[in-house]
Amino acid sequence: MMTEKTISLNYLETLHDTPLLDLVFEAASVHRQHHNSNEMQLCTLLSIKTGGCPEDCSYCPQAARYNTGLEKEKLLDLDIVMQKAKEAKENGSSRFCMGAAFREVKDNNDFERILKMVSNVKELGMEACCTLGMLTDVQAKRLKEAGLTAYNHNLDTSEDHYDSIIKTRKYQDRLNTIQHVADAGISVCSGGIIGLGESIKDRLKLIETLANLTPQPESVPINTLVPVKGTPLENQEKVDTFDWIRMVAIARIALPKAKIRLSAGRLTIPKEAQAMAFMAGANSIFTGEKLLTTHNPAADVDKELLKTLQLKTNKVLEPVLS
Ligand code: SAM
Ligand code: DTB
Ligand code: SF4
Repeated sequence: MMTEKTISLNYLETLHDTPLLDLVFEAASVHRQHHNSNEMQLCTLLSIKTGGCPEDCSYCPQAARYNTGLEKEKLLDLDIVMQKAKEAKENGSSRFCMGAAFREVKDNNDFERILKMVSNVKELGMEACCTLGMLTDVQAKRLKEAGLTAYNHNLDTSEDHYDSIIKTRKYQDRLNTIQHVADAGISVCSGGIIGLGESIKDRLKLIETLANLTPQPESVPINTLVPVKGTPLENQEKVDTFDWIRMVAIARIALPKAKIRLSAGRLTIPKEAQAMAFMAGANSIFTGEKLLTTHNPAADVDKELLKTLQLKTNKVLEPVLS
């Protein structure tokens, strides 16, 4: 088996110290060796079960313990989810990501319904992705059998900083789920959030951990904190846009084959800065006015940006069954 070369913290620190334009140039070169630089993958998110989560993630509007005013919603019906998936496909998304505010998946009727959602989305010819919290090895295998393309499970920050953000689970719990996903043959989607009060070293350590997973994640979402009123991080300072671009570039160099997805936080980032992040190797965005519960740029604003930059969206596959 081919093993990827180890990415050291020292190397990432050297990248971080590189003048920004040289770093972006290097990342752009790596990007062109592994990807079509004029192609962007559009993904659509849907919250299939909203709020009431028992975890204490300090950034999250869906944690039951914070008063964020969010309306809770039980697991959506299959028909509603399929309607949203079809609309996403019509709007150019090739990946549909279903998110649930679960600590972990339970072996119950909800899980059976989610398995149906996965196989039906796959039958539309879209990549099916889920983010449902912790999974056992058996649950991961069942999702694989249902046709799941990818499972999103973020490490969020460095192991050192993790305990100051989340106390109800351990970093190792996240790594265990990621291992179950990889062992089941599902692509791993794992990334993080910047703007949680972490140091530069924490950001680089997160990239170090992601880059040294075997295999490397197929997809790396880069979120910047969307501060939500009622969460402990509601007053957190905004991340500097150039620092965000630097992280995108470093992630691209450290994980050359991965899709680097610009996730939460794009709404407040100017379009020129987003273009610079695309130059630095980001090749996917979430489209549609909503992420899970917070706002995202309107679809026509994103379409206009892609058109201006002459970026093509990658092809939506033909339906498996018509
Ligand atoms: N409950 C599951 C879990 O935590 O794995 C799945 C859903 S959870 C909302 C998915 C991811 O959304 C989190 O790992 C986190 O990275 C991101 N997220 C949640 N709230 C956010 C916020 N306010 N700003 C930026 N990213 C956020
Ligand atoms: C990821 O890393 N970001 C997306 C997706 N994976 C599931 C979720 C962002 C959620 C932002 C807060 C919200 O809308 O609730
Ligand atoms: Fe729950 Fe996920 Fe939000 Fe944490 S990030 S509180 S696990 S929904």
